[in-house]
Amino acid sequence: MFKLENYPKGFLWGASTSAFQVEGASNKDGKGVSVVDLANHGKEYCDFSIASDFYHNYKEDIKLFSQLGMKSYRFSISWTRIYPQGNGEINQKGIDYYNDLINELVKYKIEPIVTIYHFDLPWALEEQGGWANRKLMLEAFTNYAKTLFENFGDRVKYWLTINEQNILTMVNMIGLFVPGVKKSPQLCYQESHVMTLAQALVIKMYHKDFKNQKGKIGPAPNIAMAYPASAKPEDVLAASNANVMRNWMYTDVCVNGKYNPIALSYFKQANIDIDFQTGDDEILENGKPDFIAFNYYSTFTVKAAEPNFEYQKNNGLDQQTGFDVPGMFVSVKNENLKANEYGWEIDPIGFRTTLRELYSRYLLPVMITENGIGVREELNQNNTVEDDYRIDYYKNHLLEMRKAITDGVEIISYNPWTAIDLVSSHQGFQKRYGFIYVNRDEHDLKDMKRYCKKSFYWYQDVIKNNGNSIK
Ligand code: BGP
Repeated sequence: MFKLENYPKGFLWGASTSAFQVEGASNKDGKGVSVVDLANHGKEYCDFSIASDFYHNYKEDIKLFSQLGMKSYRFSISWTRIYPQGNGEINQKGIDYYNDLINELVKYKIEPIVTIYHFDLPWALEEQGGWANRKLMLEAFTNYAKTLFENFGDRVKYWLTINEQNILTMVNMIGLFVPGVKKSPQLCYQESHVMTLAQALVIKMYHKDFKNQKGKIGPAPNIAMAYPASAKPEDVLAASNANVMRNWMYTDVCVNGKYNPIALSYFKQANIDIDFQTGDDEILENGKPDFIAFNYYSTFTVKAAEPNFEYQKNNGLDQQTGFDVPGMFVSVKNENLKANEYGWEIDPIGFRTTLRELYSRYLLPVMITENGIGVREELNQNNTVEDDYRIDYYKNHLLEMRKAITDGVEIISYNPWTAIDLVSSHQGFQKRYGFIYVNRDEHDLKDMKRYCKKSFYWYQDVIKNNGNSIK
């Protein structure tokens, strides 16, 4: 018999968004251009310029969040609203906007969980080399983060440094974010090293200079356990490689201040020459997180790879459908799992496994900053969406999360993706994730009105019962 433990009192039930996917107003009130503003996803999908127009509707939307019962709201700050050029001149209107937004959350007793950087790098920085320009980026990122701590740190107690550093590293190799730019593994891993340093510097600064704010700070990677395609020792080894390359390479160095040795050996074998400089060890040693936040959509399954280090194409892949590292592992379909219409496998038990592995590895509290299912949806005659599939998805994941709590995993907060419909990072507005429907189509803006889906009322009830109705 497995007796389920209850969720702790004060558990933060929330929901999630990111600035560029929800706000719109992409050139309003002094905002500068970011790499995602220039992303070209073709005619089929909308761009990010209007999104859900949260920028103008945040008061009404936060009121709905409060009706949903949200105890936390995980969102990101748009770097180019604060610093249009990434550094230098500050945009007061950007500061005012986020001050108002945070005050609105405080009014409804919703805990702000703030991502400092969620994919939308200022274009002005990218033009100067972006994350490959170490000096520029270490300075710009710490300066930007400092501005956020100074202006919002009295009310924000949970900070997330970088959203999905690991995915960013992978999708840049595939060429998804910066228009027309497909970066080499050498460049992507070098950029990732600079992000790791920037993150450590920001964590150190927060702990040292903003101690009196009594907040916490951590990374927000996308963590997914790798399964071996079979019990063949070669496949088990491939899964071990995959877990390093997708997960531990990023979290080990963040938590332990030292790179995973298997990752270092891969760099050597693959002729990837990371520019480790004197003093890097000390930076990494001194900027360790208080918790680990992570996004979870699915596990992934791999088999042994041919011993060939030439980088493959990875065309058509995205952050969940697979990722190969030549010589290390090759992604395969898991025949035991169903997938959503976009090919993302659905694995609630894998969620429990991932929580257990992550917690046992570092013994740091964890926070879930994304989890959800993207679906094409339309309003029905009753002006709602009967999204039973989403309810099922969450029900199954929440049951496994409760089992993980019973296993002893310390979880602070759960923030499904997303609070409200927004623009998908790859498939425009037609791939919806929200509890709240936004009445617009890919290119027809309609009236942008908000409607609660069936899952809204279901999640409202879950929160009322502190999750303990799921058994
Ligand atoms: C994560 C990102 C989010 C969001 C989500 C869903 O990787 O952090 O920004 O986009 O995936 O992805 P998509 O929108 O491509 O379905």
